[in-house]
Amino acid sequence: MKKLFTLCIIYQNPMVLLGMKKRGFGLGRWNGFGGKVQNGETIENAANRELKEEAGIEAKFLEKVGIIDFEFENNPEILQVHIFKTEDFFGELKESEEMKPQWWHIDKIPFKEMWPDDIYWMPLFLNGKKFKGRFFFGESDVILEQELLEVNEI
Ligand code: 6U4
Repeated sequence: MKKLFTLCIIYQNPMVLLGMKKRGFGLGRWNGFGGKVQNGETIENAANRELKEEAGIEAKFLEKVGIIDFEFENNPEILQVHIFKTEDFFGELKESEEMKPQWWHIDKIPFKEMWPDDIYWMPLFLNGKKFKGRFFFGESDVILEQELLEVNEI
């Protein structure tokens, strides 16, 4: 079974906007904004809805840059995360119940407080590349297997 998720990172070189997850999946980690794609909405609509709900902002244009499948030991579910990038947004950035937004310099991204896969694909993201990947996690979110491929089209 595949579940679709979105992940949206605002990138205004040399700064990226991440959010500290205050509840649910990924609690205590800095992450892009996003969540589950709901029935009847497109992935891109879901990405914008989550950006609004979690950070109070909206994007004019979301560029899809990556798709990563996440799998966990002893769990048949596949989380397929669609990663989006944008430079411009409108609205006022604000903390929500779910996320505390903060700008980070790209040389100081807090990888130790992020999902352990982020350190692998973030350089591709920051360098304007598109990518596809798969990460298989064991206990305590240790990466047991990984595939990551730069692609021309997504
Ligand atoms: P709700 O129902 O809102 O409480 P929750 O279970 O907290 O949902 P949600 O919707 O916030 O989850 O979605 C999880 C978010 O985490 C999505 O944006 C995708 C992202 N994500 C999941 N696994 C990830 C991983 N390994 N690396 C990463 N982001 C990941 O960078």
